[in-house]
Amino acid sequence: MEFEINAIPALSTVNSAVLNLYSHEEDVAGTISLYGYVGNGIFQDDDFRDANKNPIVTFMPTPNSLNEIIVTDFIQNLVNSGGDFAGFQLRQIGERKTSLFYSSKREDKRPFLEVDYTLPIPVPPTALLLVSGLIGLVGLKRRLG
Ligand SMILES: [Ca+2]
Repeated sequence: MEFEINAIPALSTVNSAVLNLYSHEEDVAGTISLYGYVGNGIFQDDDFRDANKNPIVTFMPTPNSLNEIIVTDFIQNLVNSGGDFAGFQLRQIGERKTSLFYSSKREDKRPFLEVDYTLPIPVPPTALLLVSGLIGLVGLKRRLG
């Protein structure tokens, strides 16, 4: 999934960035690794190859709940390098489930990225950006290698 972040000016300080994912009601037992990549706003096979080798975080989701995943450092690095889209890929470790989180088709439970940042210039001091995923989660079935 990719999120447009080009509204955040270069040199901004990212105070916090949280990726919010709603898990399904069913059993979601299993560990998930979240990978990040520089997106381009288009869903494509290359996205999976572009994901960084090292996960941002590995976590265990709980069913039917909002999972708040801290991605502050990743977003800060993207802002520093002028990236326009933040890309995320989820990969499941161990037990396979094809669908763990709601996609952007579920308007009330779609993935969203919440970024709290401070502009580099002293005029409005803090802004909050809420963006919805352009593309829902469809990548769990694919793996590298
Ligand atoms: Ca892409």
